[in-house]
Amino acid sequence: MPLESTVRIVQELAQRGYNADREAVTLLAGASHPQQAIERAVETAPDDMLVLTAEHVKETIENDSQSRDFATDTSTNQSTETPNSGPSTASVNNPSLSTGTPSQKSPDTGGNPPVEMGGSSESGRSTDQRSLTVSGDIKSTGTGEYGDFVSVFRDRYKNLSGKLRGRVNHRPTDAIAKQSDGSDAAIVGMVSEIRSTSGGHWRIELEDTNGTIPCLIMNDREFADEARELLCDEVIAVEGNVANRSGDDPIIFVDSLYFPDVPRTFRPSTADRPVQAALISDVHVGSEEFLADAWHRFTDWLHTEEADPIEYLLIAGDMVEGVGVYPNQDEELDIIDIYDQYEQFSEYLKEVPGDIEIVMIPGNHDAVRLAEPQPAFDEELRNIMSAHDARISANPSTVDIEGVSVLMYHGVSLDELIAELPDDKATYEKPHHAMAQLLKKRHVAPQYGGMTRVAPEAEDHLVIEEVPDIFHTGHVHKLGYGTYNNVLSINSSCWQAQTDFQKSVNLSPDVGYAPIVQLDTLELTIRQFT
Ligand code: D5M
Ligand code: FE
Ligand code: ZN
Repeated sequence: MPLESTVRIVQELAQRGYNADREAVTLLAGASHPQQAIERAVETAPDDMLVLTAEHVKETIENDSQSRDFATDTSTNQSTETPNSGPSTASVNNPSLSTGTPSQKSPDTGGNPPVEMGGSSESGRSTDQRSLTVSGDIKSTGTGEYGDFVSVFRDRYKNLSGKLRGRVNHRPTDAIAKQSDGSDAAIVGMVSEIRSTSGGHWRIELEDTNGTIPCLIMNDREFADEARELLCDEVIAVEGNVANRSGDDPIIFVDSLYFPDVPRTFRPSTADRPVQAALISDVHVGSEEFLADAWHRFTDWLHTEEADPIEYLLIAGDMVEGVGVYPNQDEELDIIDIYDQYEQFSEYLKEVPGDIEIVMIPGNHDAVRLAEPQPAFDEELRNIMSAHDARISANPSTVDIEGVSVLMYHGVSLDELIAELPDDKATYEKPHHAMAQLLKKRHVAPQYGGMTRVAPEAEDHLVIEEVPDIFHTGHVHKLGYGTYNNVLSINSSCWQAQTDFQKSVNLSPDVGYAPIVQLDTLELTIRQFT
């Protein structure tokens, strides 16, 4: 008896409002009469059961084979659909990105203790070895007043300057302004202005809590290349000499430049067992360009034996296409009501095996405020997406999976970095280079006032307080991966074909890829479902 296509079974169950564990789906697929088995499993499911468990399916199949002879029941014949060709539909391209040997994570201060989000798994598979905590969910306290902007920048400065203080013998700007001409000077400051001079040098203005001081970086210095990475509002440290001649304003001639950065000695932590996580983003359900077929192939594959080690699925924003995100976006909408889009997304989510833990954060197309940090989906949206008991958190959030920390950030600031920085530092073709810049600046949205909207809050939640083991973003609809000082950075493509806008700006998206991380080795495999 050939196995029924698991995707057909999953879809049938989804139509009836059920999600199912992988093993449950396998059992149904292997039943002598899968269609009847589905009907019976659904009929006999307890009222509060949203995810059909393997145990439940086993019981129904056993009971049925004892009490009924399905072979005589012709009204419910097997589907004549051709079974899906199985795992081979997923073409495999293995970058086998090795990220060094497992070892202790280097100590890094700061950061709130992670908050247990609770949540249960109704899985029929063994889940007792799992551990998943999500931190970063915010309660917005900002009122949008001027005072909030002051406090969010103070907090950013306090936090990031703390990472630089030990590295330079710094003094406040007003003290440096009084130093004698030619004396050594070091300062930790926020970049408040960047100008290139007529001679091709850089003149940057650095600000601390006492004032500002101009600094000159000469283009023949070995670190001049790093000056090309500078963005306004980031926090750096410089060392040099102060020029302080009477009649002129004091200025620092820079000899060295420091970023908060990831220590070169950083070594990522790994999980204790061979378990995997799939990292995706930008599903864009509700768009005419949403690629349902690729999604089905992906979820179908998740039900195969090959995908057995995948126990976690992270989705870094843009679940749906949303409404009114960009001008003329409505012309390409398949579903025009945003709540209907989430209903549909929830249906697609039901195809994901019920025993995979899902973590979701919002993106700029989602129905939460646009300014970052973006709070998690509200109750109404959670209720719509409740079939799969996903952990729902803010953008950005840090997820700890069995000892491996993953910083999830949707990625709107990547557009800005790519626009502002020279091509050898950040392009759409290599989004992981832009991600490296964020890690180096230890902030997911360093520049304020451009494309990235930043919400004024009492604290700056966008600071990368602790170095993550994995950095996961999306948004630019490009696949990119690499390591930066041993941090595995992954930008996870999308499930939406090229839109009219993307065509107009020559952005050709990478579609239908699922980067998969082996959490005990941090090895990466890219699977394609288009
Ligand atoms: O955006 C996907 C990518 O495309 C991201 O790099 C921004 C860019 N994009 C898409 N549409 C627009 C418009 N209309 N203006 C500017 N930039 C755009 P996402 O937001 O994930 O759809
Ligand atoms: Fe997107
Ligand atoms: Zn986006």
